Amino acid sequence: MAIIGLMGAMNVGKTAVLKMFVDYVEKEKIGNIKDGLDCKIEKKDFKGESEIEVKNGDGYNKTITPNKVVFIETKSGANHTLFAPGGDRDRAVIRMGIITISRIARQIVGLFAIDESLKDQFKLYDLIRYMPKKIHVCLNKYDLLEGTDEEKQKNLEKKKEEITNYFKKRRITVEGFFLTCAIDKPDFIDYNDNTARMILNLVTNPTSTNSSSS
Ligand SMILES: Nc1nc2c(ncn2[C@@H]2O[C@H](COP(=O)(O)OP(=O)(O)O)[C@@H](O)[C@H]2O)c(=O)[nH]1
Ligand SMILES: [Mg+2]
Repeated sequence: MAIIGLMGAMNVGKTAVLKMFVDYVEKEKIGNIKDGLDCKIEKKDFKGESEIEVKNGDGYNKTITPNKVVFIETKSGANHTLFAPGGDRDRAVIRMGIITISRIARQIVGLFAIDESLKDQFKLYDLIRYMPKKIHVCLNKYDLLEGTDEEKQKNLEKKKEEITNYFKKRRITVEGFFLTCAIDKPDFIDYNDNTARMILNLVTNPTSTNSSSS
């Protein structure tokens, strides 16, 4: 049984990744992708989503209390829990969710928005005392990466290095990177699939355990 925490700064796409995963399971797509596996959703709780109204604007959603999804691998019957807390570390109730999930989860995925400054996104992790010795990193919003294929590749390598080095300073090893796009985009289906593949990969290879503190 896996317990996975999807962590990351505000607006990197934690809720979107979780929702896309649920969608893949509910629409029975997850069994048909490469390396896919049939699953079903046991429970989903997105009650922590709150609509924030902006004066003269469209408003947006913000996660207050952690979102939670429990799903079952159809064949083996194994069940797994996914948590995605909010990312606004300046609000006490959200910060509590982040810290709680970091302690409950046995595997942590650090999500980053690839199109935004990493430095600001690292601040969230300064808050979390308890981190596993190994974490996984999801580079989300792949669709927003600009440039030629070669430039993209170079940019990606740079970001991976920056992230690896940040965690290394805290004696945390980045076990692997997943590249995802968590909104529906016809040109990025493979990266949509990666959201589901990432979760399956983690639950079927539960290598890291959450035991260290720093
Ligand atoms: N272009 C693009 N937008 C995304 C992606 N993932 C999430 N978003 C958008 O980014 C915003 C924040 O996403 P959300 O899941 O609420 O972020 P959270 O605060 O980390 O939970 C929303 O407007 C999403 O639609 C992605 O892969 N690509
Ligand atoms: Mg959210």
